[in-house]
Amino acid sequence: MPNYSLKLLFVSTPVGALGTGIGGGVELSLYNIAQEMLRRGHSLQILAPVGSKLAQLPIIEIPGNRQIIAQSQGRDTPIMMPDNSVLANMWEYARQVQGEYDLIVNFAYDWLPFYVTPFFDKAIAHFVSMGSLSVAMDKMVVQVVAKFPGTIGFYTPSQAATFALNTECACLSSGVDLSLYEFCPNPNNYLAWLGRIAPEKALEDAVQAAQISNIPLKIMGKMQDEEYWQKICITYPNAPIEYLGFLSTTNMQQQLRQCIALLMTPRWIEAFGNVAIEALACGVPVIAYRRGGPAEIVQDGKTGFLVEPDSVKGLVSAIAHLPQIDRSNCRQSAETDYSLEALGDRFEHWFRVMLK
Ligand code: HBI
Repeated sequence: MPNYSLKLLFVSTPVGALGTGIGGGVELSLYNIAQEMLRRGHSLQILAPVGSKLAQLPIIEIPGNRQIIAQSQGRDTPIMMPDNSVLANMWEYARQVQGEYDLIVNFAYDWLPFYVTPFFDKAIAHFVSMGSLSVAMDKMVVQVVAKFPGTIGFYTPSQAATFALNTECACLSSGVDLSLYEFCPNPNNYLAWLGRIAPEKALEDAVQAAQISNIPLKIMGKMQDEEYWQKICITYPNAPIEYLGFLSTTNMQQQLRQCIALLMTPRWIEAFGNVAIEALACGVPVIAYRRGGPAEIVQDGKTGFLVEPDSVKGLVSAIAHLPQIDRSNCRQSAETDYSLEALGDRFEHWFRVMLK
């Protein structure tokens, strides 16, 4: 395959400006993949809502009204497009400039980009960032897989399996810039929980586990559902919890690295769980429910523990067994499987196969 450099157009998630944390894990993925493509000499532009800022990445800000987050909708809820939709505006812009690029890469978990795919002259790679959430999206994913084989990518096989596709799709996993995460051999007696504060993340289970274990819990991430947070505070008034807000990677890892473990309590099939590899990169063991992405990341008993889903007792028992985990194994597993270079290799290969 010729090694010419690629001209890439990334189209971001329409749920919020990049850098605000509303886009959750897909923000971090887009940032890391973009950074790695530029490092390899490819050229890149990113279309994202006004207000987006990610280090010195080349962003073209597109105005318009945000899209409602897909996980707040029911499986049969009709697809809704706000007036002056930023999603529609981003894809109209992409249509106009498509001639300047080799490949368009979609990071939005939305119906429209899949629907317009056949109307474009240029190939569109769709990176799907969550498991199956709605009938409408499932149908679109199946349709694009059928018409344009090889153009759909997921984080993990367990996430892909939720769409019941009958063809192999690319599973790209994820990766982080390991140089941003500092290994910590001797932690303090804290637990950590990272992620968007929202019902599908089941923070309440981690709060209960911290209370039973009597170990303080540091909570970091975007406050997505204030009502949900208030309910937790009212239900567990004496839990030893502290909410630190949505921090930059540097400040977040400064807190995370000092913890004895990260608790991952997804109520849904977590597509991947970038926070798991951020913890491993700091040498922090991960205690996670055995489902979805985390179950493919954590090596049970070696880099953390996999627990029966929704079992707070299981979390508490795993916390008690943490001394048996060697924290350098956690950092090692991040270096082996989740470096930016490994991520870049997987994405570049996926792009080049599509362009053959
Ligand atoms: N909802 N409608 C919509 N579109 C997205 O791109 C989207 C979302 N909800 C969550 C989300 N993206 C990301 O936080 C996850 O993919 C990680």
